[in-house]
Amino acid sequence: MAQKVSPDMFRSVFKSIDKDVLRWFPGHMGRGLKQMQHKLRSIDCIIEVHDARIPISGRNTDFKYTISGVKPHILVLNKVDLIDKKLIPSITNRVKNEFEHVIFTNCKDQHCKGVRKVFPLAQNLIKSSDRFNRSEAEDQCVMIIGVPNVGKSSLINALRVRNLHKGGASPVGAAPGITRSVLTRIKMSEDPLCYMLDTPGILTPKIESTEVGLKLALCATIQDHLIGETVIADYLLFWLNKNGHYNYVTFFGLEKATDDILEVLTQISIKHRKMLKLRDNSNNYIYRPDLDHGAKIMLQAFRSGALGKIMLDADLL
Ligand SMILES: Nc1nc2c(ncn2[C@@H]2O[C@H](COP(=O)(O)OP(=O)(O)OP(=O)(O)O)[C@@H](O)[C@H]2O)c(=O)[nH]1
Ligand SMILES: [Mg+2]
Repeated sequence: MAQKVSPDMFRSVFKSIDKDVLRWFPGHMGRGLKQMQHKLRSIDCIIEVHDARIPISGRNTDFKYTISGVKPHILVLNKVDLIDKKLIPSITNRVKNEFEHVIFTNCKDQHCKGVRKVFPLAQNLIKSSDRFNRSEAEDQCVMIIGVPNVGKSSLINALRVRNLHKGGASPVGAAPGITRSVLTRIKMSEDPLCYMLDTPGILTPKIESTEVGLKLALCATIQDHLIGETVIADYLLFWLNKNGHYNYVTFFGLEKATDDILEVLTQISIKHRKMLKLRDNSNNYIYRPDLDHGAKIMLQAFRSGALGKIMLDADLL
C-alpha cells in the first residue's frame, strides 16, 4: 500500500444506533431459560461456551445468578482458530477473577487439544464437588450454556464423537437460534456414566452498550436482519480502521483504506458482479451495485477468518 495510514485518520467513535434493535430475546430464549432452571437440580457441572473473538464482551452475566450458582463452572472460549494464539495468556489472565477454569477450543478440529481437556476437567470438578442433592446419583450430567451461535452444539458433538463414536448428534448451523429448546441428554461416556445437555443460546435481555451489541452482531450471535448487514459491516470497517487492520484494502481490491462504507460496499458488489436491475425515470433499465449483498460478503469475510485473525476485545485486555 503506497499511502501511509494510521488509526487517527479515521472515525474515533461509531455513530449511535437505536439500542432497541440490539435487543434480541425471542420467545424460545425465555422458555429455554425456564427449562434450564427447571433442570438445574439434576446438573453437576456447567460448561459456559463463548466466542473467543469477544472473550470479555457479550457473555450473559445473568447466568451466574439464574443458572450456574454454586455448581462447578468451566468457561470454554470456542472458535480459537479465528484469533491470534499469542493472545491466549492475556485473555486467560483477564478472565481469571471470574473463571478459575478456562479452556480454548476449535470444535471444527477433530484433534483440538482444548476439546480433549474438557471432559477430564469436568470429571475432576464433579468428583471434587459435594454434588448437593445429587450425592447418591450414579450418573453425572453436564449442561452446556452460552449466547447463540458460539458453538455449544458443536462442542457437544465434538465431545460425543471423542468419547463414544456413536449416538445422536445435536443440530449445528451458521445462523443464531439453531437449538431452540433444552434437548434430550446425550451420552458422553459409559464409565463413568455421564450425559450432556444442549441448550438454546440465550442473550441477556439488556445489552450493556451499543458497542457490545455490535460486536455480538459481528460474531453472528444476533440475527443480521435485526440490525441490518450494512450497519454491522460499517461497524466492522470502523473497528478495522481504528485498530490498524488494513488488509481489507487488498482483500477487497480497494485503492486505499477508507472510512466510507458505501465506497467499500460498492467496490465489493462490483467485484462480485452483484448488481440490482432498476428502472430510471424514463423507464429504462439501469444497474446499481447491490450494497446489501456487498455487506453480506464483507461480513462473511470477517466471520470465516478471511480478513485475518481478529480479536474484537483487544482494547479491553
Ligand atoms: N471457525 C469455527 N467455527 C465454529 C467452531 N465451532 C462451531 N463453529 C461454527 O459456528 C456455528 C454455530 O455452531 P453451533 O454449534 O450451532 O452453535 P450453538 O451455540 O449451538 O448455536 P445455537 O444453538 O443457535 O445457540 C456453526 O456454523 C459452526 O460450524 C469453531 O471452533 N471454529
Ligand atoms: Mg445449538
